[in-house]
Amino acid sequence: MIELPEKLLKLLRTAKKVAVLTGAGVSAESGVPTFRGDEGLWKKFRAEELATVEAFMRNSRLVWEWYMYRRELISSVKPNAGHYALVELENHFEDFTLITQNVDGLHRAAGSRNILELHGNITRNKCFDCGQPFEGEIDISRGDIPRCECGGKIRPDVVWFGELLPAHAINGAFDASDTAELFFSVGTSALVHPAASMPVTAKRNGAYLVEINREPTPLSDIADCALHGKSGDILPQIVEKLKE
Ligand code: BJW
Ligand code: ZN
Repeated sequence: MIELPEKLLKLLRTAKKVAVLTGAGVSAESGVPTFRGDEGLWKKFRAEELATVEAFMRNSRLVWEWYMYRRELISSVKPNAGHYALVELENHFEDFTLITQNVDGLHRAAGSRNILELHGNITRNKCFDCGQPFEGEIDISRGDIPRCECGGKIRPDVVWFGELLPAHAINGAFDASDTAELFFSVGTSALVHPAASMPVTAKRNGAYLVEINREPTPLSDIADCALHGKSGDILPQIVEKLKE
């Protein structure tokens, strides 16, 4: 069982406003690869060739192949103990916001409700030119990339490097970070902005900051409590503490 600081144990009993930022590490135990690190996607694939607007303009087929491969992988995975523990946290606190960088939809599949998806969702499609959602089927094996009514190419509804995050998600996420009494950063390398600045903002505005990650990150030094291990092990133990 993990040992938690007294102050955190007290906040678990008394806090009303709680926010959580999650990253790829939370889905790792479900079998979804992370981005960075030895087993991360960026070891095999180059981010700038796949997760940028320029990449899509240069070679949309290659980018689509990569997303189809990941969609297939994600379609067969299930939420893990970390996702379910976050649902229990949401049920416990009066005001709870789950800010996620993940595009895999596993938080919703687990039952989380107040979710802000900062980087979009890999299962949705939209038009590259006008942004209109696209509901049709995508089958790139048959040839061309499907087109919108406006003529624009259809793309996955995710946020690539250099793109703005959805306004609703980013505004809601900064509101929640600004006002949280307790903020958890879970399973993220805390390198990609603006998501990485949310825990910093929360801390600056008085939140107690907890980091849960397999390894130290740039956040570890400013966290009030840094717990290094698997989120699927640590989050359920935090839920247990709520019940004591
Ligand atoms: C476990 C575990 C287990 C493993 N349990 N833990 C300010 C400063 C510097 C740069 C910028 C800045 N502001 C903007 C930028 C540019 C850029 C950026 O941040 N670059 C940095 C990399 C330097 N940001 C952007 O471009 C963003 N847009 C933007 O800001 O627009 C305005 C603007 C534009 C241009 C200039 C200035 C402003 C958009 C960012 C979009 C990110 N998109 C991606 C791809 C999404 C689509 C897809 O999935 O294909 O999002 S990149 C990728 O990284 C993905 C993730 O959501 C994101 C974060 O990764 P995450 O989740 O942290 O995963 P990992 O792999 O890095 O870490 C996992 C961690 O888990 C590890 O630490 C493991 O140890 C741990 N772990 N198993 C617990 N079981
Ligand atoms: Zn269009």
